Amino acid sequence: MVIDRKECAKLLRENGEFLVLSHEHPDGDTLGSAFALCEILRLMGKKRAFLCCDKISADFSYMTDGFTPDEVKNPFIIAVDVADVKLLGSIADEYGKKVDLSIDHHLSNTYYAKNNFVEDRAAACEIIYELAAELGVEKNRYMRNCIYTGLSTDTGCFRYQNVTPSVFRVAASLAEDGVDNVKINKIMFETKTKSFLRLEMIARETLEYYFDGKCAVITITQDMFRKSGSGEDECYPITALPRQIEGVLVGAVIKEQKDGSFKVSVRTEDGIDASEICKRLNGGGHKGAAGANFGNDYNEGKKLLLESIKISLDGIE
Ligand SMILES: [Mn+2]
Repeated sequence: MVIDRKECAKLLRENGEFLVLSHEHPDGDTLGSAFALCEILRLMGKKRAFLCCDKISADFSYMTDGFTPDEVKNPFIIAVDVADVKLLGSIADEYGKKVDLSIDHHLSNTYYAKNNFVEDRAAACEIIYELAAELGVEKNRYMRNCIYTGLSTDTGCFRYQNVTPSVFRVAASLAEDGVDNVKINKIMFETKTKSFLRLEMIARETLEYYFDGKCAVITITQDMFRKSGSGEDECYPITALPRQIEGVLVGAVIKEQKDGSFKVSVRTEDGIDASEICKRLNGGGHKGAAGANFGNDYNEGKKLLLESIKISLDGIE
């Protein structure tokens, strides 16, 4: 069922125990949304717990450290920033069919939950911000920091094409009430761990150009993770790297997963739809950022990816 903000607020008021789920390889938005929502629920006097199949990067400790989960027995299950059941990762089998409510900003959302509250916003955190207002819950600094985290990370620190006037209004309101934006920006956008830097240096070596330099592809293998000491949880910024190159309209980062399969993250310039490129590979996402899974055959997957990218590049010529 598709629901709106008011109906979503009603579900939160009606229930007493909640389990909030984030997507695999959790980023700032799924975590910011989850912990902000947990804080809203706590302030409403509800019990709440959190679950994600993957390890959370230490970068996010300012959100996770202060969080003590409640014991929940038969919780109302909410997935935040999760467009598809598959994205729950290794807990998908156990929880996929049990999600009572999905709160999401991906238009590619597959409406897998019993109740689906999906809005086309820059970040899921933008939706959570408005939900707090709808519920009449006053935002404290911790919650503002969580919301700011999702808002800033999903917009590349307010630089991507998904930035709307509403994004600035939400950010301005957070700043008015007090938010640790300088500290969060420093952690999210200006600090690299030594292991990440080693990974970035190795990954840069794999850079390939296609279609007269309009497309750039980087590949990260499990071996590179081992050699650098880095991990999946901190390699996210590399996805933005190919598109930073002059003349590149489509940037792709292919990542080998622990099970030997491959995943691709696609980032595009204005005018090229990344979700279209990924849809042809059975993936999805947003206009500027999307992803898809390959099988275990790197060469075959890459061939299909390049074919799909070519269709989109041809479309603009
Ligand atoms: Mn998001």
